[in-house]
Amino acid sequence: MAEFFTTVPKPITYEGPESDNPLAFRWYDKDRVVLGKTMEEQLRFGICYWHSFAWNGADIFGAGTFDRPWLDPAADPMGAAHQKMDAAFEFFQKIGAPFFSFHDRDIAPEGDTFAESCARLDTMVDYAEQKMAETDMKLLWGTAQAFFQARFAAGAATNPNPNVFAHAAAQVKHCLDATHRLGGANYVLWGGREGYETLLNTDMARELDQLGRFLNMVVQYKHDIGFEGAILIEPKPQEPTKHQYDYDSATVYGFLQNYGLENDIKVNIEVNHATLAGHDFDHEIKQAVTNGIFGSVDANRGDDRLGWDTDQFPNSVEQMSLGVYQILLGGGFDTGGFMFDTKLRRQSLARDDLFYAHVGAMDTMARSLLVAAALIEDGELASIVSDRYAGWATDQGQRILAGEVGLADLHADVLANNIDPAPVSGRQEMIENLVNRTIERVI
Ligand code: XLS
Ligand code: NI
Ligand code: NI
Repeated sequence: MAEFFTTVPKPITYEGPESDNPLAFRWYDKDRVVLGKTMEEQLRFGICYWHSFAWNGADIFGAGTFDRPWLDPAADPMGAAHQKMDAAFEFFQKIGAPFFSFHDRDIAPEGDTFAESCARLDTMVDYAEQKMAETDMKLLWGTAQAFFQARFAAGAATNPNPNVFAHAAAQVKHCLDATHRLGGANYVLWGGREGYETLLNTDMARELDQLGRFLNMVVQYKHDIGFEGAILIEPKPQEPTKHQYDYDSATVYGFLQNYGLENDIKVNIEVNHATLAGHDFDHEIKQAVTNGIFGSVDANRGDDRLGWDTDQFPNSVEQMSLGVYQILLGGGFDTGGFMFDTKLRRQSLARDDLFYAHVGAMDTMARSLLVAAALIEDGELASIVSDRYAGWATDQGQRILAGEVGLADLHADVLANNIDPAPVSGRQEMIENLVNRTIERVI
């Protein structure tokens, strides 16, 4: 099998912060222990198949720019799928991430019939199984691409036509089988086109019930086949449909409760989806952790001035540290990990650009882990928060929380004792300085 990334002949190694080798890790030292686990175990990096290997750099204004020979339309589809997988595994190994993720259609091209699509996927799953055994790579998650084809223009599970629902269900069943066979740690459902453009042609209640039914079928089937990974929904607002049903973590949690799924489904939080929803990344993490539905992260970033999913590689330690801090406070990853749902800019067309991009992103995440771990170890932030709420541990606070007093009791109490609390400083700038000092100290 021909080597593809020939300008990067050997795996990327850790050389330390003093190194000026642009193709070495300066911070990601996979065996370094941070809060009782190695960096590799804490960060659980995953590489995505779609942007890195199944996309040629085309955008709506222009043709592909990348050197990805297997994407040549004239290539034999299954030969190309094998060639793509060879290049992908060569990259996975050279970059040194333990996991990868795929859509069914990333690894096997759709056939003329559903039967042919299934057979092709099975062939490629056989090949992936063999390559995973040879390389020790693991699958972070699989997912079905049920949004690309014209049949899904009005949604998959939320489509007005039950035959489209059936098609999507069949596709998810097959992809869940594939994920199970490859030992996937999770199975992801991004909403895709599960939303609507205008209420003038939409029955919202009908569509939500369909989505609830669909996801209950997924959970049922997971148990039927003994898949032990987590089922994850990936919230995203306003793209591709104007009103996506899985807008953000809080919306998804309410939806899961409505359909009795809150104990069976968690979320995969994408950094730039949080931004597009008008939230900070750490808010989305906290919202999920608080409701017990935190699963995994698509690590990327957006652009301050572009209102769409630019999927850039993470490079802000300030932004990521705060998210990692909330993840660590919540106990860290269980089945999840940091999966790079990231794409190169269209002009980054040299083969080794994929390495520069991931080296930078992995170092950014490693630095963020070190900052977040230091914030945890110092404990100062946590004690500022617990001091701020200390009043709730008093007798009065406990009686309110336990439901022992009502409005009339509190009215009488405030009247009798002339309760008139003085406002206290929230100390935001002081605390932000504390975070910045930690960053200066640690990295
Ligand atoms: C799109 C999503 C997608 C999912 C996988 O915005 O991020 O890439 O992660 O379907
Ligand atoms: Ni994503
Ligand atoms: Ni996205």
